[in-house]
Amino acid sequence: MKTRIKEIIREFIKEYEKQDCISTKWGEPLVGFADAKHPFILDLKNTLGSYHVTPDEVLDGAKIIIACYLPFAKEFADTYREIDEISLREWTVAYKETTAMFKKLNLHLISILKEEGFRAEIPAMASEFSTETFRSKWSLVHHSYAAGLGTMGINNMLITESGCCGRLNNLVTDLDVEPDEPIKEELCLYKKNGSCKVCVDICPVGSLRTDGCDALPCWDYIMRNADLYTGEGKTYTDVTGKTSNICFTDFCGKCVTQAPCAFWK
Ligand code: B12
Ligand code: SF4
Ligand code: SF4
Repeated sequence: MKTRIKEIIREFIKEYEKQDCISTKWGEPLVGFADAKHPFILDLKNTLGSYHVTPDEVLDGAKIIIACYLPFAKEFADTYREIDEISLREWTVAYKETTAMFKKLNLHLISILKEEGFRAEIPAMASEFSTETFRSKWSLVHHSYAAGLGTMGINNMLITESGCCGRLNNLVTDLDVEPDEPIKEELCLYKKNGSCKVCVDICPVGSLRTDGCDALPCWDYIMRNADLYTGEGKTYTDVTGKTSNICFTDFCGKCVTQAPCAFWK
C-alpha cells in the first residue's frame, strides 16, 4: 500500500504539471508515513504549546500521517539566483500553484483511500497561522520529521535527502501500514559539524541565527514582495485577520534557494 500511495502521488503531480495553466516545475516527491501515536507527535502539545492540535483532533482514530516533500525542479530554482533584492513573480506563482496542487492531491488521495475502506482528513489548520505568534496549529515540519523525511536545519526548514527548496504537505489517515521513523543522520551541515552557515550569512534581514530564528524581520521583508505581486491568490490565511485574506502569497526564500542544502546535487 505504501508503494502504491507513493506512485499515486508521483503520477498525480506529473500529470498536474502538464496542464497549460501551470507554470511551476517540480522535482520528484519524497513520501513518508508517520505514526500518529508516535511519542514525538503526542508530545507536540508540550513541546510546541497546547494550541497545537493532535492527529486525533483532525481525524478520530488517526493512525498514519502521509507526509510529502515536493522539491521545485532545480533548473526552475536556479532562476532565483539571478535576482537580488526582490523575488521573481514566478516564485510567487510557484508558491500559490504548489499549495493549490496539494489541496487537489489530498482530495484525490482521500477518494482513493475511501474506495479501499480507509478514512483521511486534511489538517486544514496547516494553511493558517497567526501573524502575532507566527505559529500554525499544525506544524508540517514537525510531522514530516516524524515521518522520516528529514531533519531540521538552522534555516528553520526541514532538510531532506533531496534538499529543502520545496514545500511540505500532510494528510491524516487511518491507514494500516508500517510507519516510518525519524531519520538518525543530521542533514544540516552546521548542526552536523559546524562547516556551514550560509543561510545565516545570506539572510538580508538577520532573521536567522545559529541558535534560533526571529520571524518578524523575515515577515516584514517577504510582505514587501506580497505587496509587489498582488493578484496571485493566497497560500495562507492569517488567523488574526490583520492581513489581507484576498492576496496572501509571500516569498523571499534566499535561505532555501541559495544554500548548499537547497539541493544536494
Ligand atoms: C508561520 C510560517 C512562516 C512565518 C514564520 C517563519 C518562522 N521563521 O518562524 C513566515 C511567514 C515568516 C515564514 C517564512 C518562510 N517559510 Co514558512 N511557514 C510557516 C508555517 C505556516 C507555520 C510554521 C509553524 O507554525 N511552525 C511551528 C513552530 C513551533 O516552529 P518554529 O517556530 O519554526 O521553530 C521550531 C523549529 O525550529 C523546531 N526545531 C528546532 N530544532 C529542531 C530539531 C528537530 C528535529 C525538529 C523536528 C524541530 C526542531 O523547534 C522550534 C520550536 O519548537 C509553515 C506551514 C505549517 N503549517 O507548518 C510554513 C513553512 C514552515 N514555511 C516554509 C517555507 C518554505 C518558508 C519560506 C522559505 C517561504 C518564503 N516566504 O520565502 C520562508 C523561510 C523563513 C525561515 N527561514 O524560517 C515551508 C518549509 C518547507 C521545508 N522545507 O521545511 C513550510 C512548511 C510551508 C510548506 N507548506 O511547505 N513561514
Ligand atoms: S545553509 Fe548550511 S547551516 Fe544553513 S540550514 Fe543549510 S546546511 Fe544548515
Ligand atoms: S526567507 Fe528571506 S528573509 Fe526570511 S529567513 Fe529566509 S533569507 Fe531571511
